[in-house]
Amino acid sequence: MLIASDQLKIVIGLGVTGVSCAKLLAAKGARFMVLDTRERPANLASFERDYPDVKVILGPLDQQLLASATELILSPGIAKNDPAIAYAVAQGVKLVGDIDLFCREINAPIIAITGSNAKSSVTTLVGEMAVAAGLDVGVGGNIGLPVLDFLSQPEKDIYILELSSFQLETTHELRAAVATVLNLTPDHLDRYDQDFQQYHQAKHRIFKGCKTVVVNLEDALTQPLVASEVKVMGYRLGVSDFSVFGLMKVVEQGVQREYIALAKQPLLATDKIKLPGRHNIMNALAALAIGHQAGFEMSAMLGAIENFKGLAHRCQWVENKHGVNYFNDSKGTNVGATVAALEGLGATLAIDKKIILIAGGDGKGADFDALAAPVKRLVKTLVLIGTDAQRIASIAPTTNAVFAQSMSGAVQQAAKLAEQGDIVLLSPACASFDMFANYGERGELFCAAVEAL
Ligand code: UMA
Repeated sequence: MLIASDQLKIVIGLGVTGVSCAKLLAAKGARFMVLDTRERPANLASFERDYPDVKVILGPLDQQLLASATELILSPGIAKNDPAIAYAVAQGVKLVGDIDLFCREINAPIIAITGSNAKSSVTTLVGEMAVAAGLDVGVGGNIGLPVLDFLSQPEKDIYILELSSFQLETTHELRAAVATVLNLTPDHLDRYDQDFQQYHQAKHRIFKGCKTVVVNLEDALTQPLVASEVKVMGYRLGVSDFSVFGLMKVVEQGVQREYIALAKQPLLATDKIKLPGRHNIMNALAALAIGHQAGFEMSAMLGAIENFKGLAHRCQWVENKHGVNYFNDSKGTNVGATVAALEGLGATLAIDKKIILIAGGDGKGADFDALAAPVKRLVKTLVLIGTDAQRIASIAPTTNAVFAQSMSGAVQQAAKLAEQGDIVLLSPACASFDMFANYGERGELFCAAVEAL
């Protein structure tokens, strides 16, 4: 057993977050060690080479060791209700994450974005708006770049951070200039004891101490309880207002055209948004509301929307083969994402055309029921892969379902079933880990299989 020290910090997790935390602590000359529950974490060799003096302990967490620290710095991939961590916290040890460490180091404002879906798309678009507005901007967080990696560069004018519920669980010091929950549908329920409310609470931690808020008026679960002095801006696919970005119809030379609007003033025709589907209009509205709260110039924001081409693996158009459009939504790792992709692309189909949906994988304990209605309405055939294939088939018994063992097999079956004007969509509603290294690999294999048709 270690002798209690009032200065020992313990970094838990040796992924990109843990390594970035260790780098900061080492630079500050702090006394710390690193733990990882895995026997061979991928970063181990390079970490030991870069930090030969830092003690690394692998395997199950030792509660006495954790209780001997003053602060635990937890990586997002590890749940804070792990018994050893919970024990240490009950003994009075402080539990934080990389976001708190980052907030202690910087003075620039932070835009904090979370949600079950579209986080990366909206974060990226807000980043592009900030660049167009002439700001020096850092875009990072759950989107891939650990926030502490920004500290190796001069401080930016503003940081735009995508934050996951996992990161928010350990965040106490955010005080964002703009905070938003884009939408809330069940995800990661395996981490939250199948309790949606726990997930909701983790997400809403983003509002703690924030200066302004952006609310999705189409989703009541995104609305926070905030003090009256906190400025709120809303958005919806409906009428605009002084504090609501929305839509309006304008008649131009006898033809009706839909515009994004604020305070009933038309700003940008929605047909200028390159990405298909209503969900992409929602993303543009969300980004505008966020940028507006941050004080970005309107024309810069509208230009960024017009130029935005979207993200890889996020409802990304791949190719048209024999009159069939193929879309890669491999980043659709939960039911809400797949519903949004189906609804969004479904709205672009001709009346007699349908979607062939490739879905399945590891559902992370989710209930697939919310897929039933859009599948019944928009999907001709389900092509199912992975662990939860059978469970997905059972939610829509009247829709044809076929099963595949590989991505190339799934794409070949989908191609045979699709007719001219149909869409083949990969939007798995599941995590990828049962068959692929990650969603990126899954999406790349899909694109390669489409290419090979
Ligand atoms: N792990 C252990 N034991 C440990 C440490 C980690 O088993 O002691 C496992 C975790 O359960 C997980 C994996 O190792 O399966 C990686 O976890 P991590 O916390 O070490 O992850 P990092 O490499 O630091 O990456 C994290 C985020 N990962 C997770 O939240 C799982 C990345 O989000 C994020 O981009 C990165 O920090 C930078 O901020 C990824 C993600 O999947 C993309 N996020 C989830 C999502 O988007 O749905 C929340």
